[in-house]
Amino acid sequence: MKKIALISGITGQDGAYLAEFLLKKNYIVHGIKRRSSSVNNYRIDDIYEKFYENSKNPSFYLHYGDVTDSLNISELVNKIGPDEIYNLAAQSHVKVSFETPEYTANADGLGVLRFLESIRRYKKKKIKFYQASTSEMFGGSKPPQSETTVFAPKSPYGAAKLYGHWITKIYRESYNIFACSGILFNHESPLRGETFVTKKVVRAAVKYSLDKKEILQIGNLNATRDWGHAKDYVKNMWMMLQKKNADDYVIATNTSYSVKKFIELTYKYLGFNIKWTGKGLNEKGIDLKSGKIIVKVNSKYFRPNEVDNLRGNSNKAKNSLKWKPKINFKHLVKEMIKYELELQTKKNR
Ligand code: NAP
Ligand code: G4F
Repeated sequence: MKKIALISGITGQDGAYLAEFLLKKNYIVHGIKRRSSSVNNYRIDDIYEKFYENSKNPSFYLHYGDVTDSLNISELVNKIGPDEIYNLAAQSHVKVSFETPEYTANADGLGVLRFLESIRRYKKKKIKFYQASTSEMFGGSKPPQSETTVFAPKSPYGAAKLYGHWITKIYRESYNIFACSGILFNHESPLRGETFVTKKVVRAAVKYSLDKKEILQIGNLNATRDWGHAKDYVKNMWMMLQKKNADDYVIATNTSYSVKKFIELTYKYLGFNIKWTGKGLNEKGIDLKSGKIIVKVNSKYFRPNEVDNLRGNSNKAKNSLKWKPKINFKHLVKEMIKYELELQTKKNR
């Protein structure tokens, strides 16, 4: 019998990588996608074609749904009867969560509860549950952050995710549900959403390499992040659900870089060296060769409150799950550049 997985957030970065990973493992995969006025399936188009449209025995199905709709979630859980649920759906942008705090709480906090309640009420089999928690829950706590670090969120997103994290643990302990959270540090890929800093930097740098005009408008240059590759992180999601006992794990690379360093490295790989001038909101990055301004700080991209330093200690996952990231930071940056170069060159043809 093939295992059945239900993934919320299937159209997102992790949803696409996880679906591909599970399909290769011979799962039947059901994905929940939101209705939108324009189609946004580009990350899963290839697998949909291969495992649904062109397959004699389809193993990939899509369902309309929304984690803010409890009737819809319980109906899908009842109808599909999955062995494993991966809850990846979220309003996942930290800055946007300051502008849509109530919606973020509903989707990222209560959305988790809706799945857990549906699982608790489902009596035909035991369903395993994975929750995508986040290093944003650590907020102001100093690095390296591990499973025992105090949570101190600094954004509506971090607070909503912390509710999702705790309610997962509470349902595990109260109802003996196999429910666990991966406390995921930042993870990127060519499929990263375009308003997150890594993708935004790579896009602007590639554009500059082609038109010699593009200026990257950026916010806080000094924050540091622990950036891994999404492919490594989705594999870990599956590994956590294959363990005998459910538990929570920090998933990180244990190294961090500043936003400024990420920018310098990206432009360097494209053949440009940056000289920084000015301070604070007047800081600028100059292309050493041409003397042109290529990076400008813009107050629009600052948050009302910032998480300054994130660097995870994922020794528990290393020891207990035998997991460690395979793709390093430099490879990640190069892969993102290569993908973007191909895309923009094609567009310009
Ligand atoms: P993403 O690219 O932003 O994808 C989020 C997904 O959730 C999208 O498919 C989105 O649908 C869907 N979604 C949003 N609101 C929804 C709702 N109300 N109902 C149903 N679906 C909804 O995020 P990601 O990077 O793949 O991250 C996956 C999960 O891991 C998220 O929960 C995120 O918070 C968490 N996480 C991510 C990172 C990271 O660095 N990537 C780190 C820690 C935790 P649309 O495509 O229609 O928008
Ligand atoms: O790429 P970011 O928007 O990611 P952030 O805020 O760390 O959140 C991501 O990682 C979390 C895990 O820690 C996830 F839970 C969450 O869902 C998301 O995937 O920003 C990274 C850093 C921040 O310090 C931000 O202030 O980059 C800084 N930054 C500077 N300029 C910018 C910009 N961020 C964005 N998005 N856009 C800018 O122009």
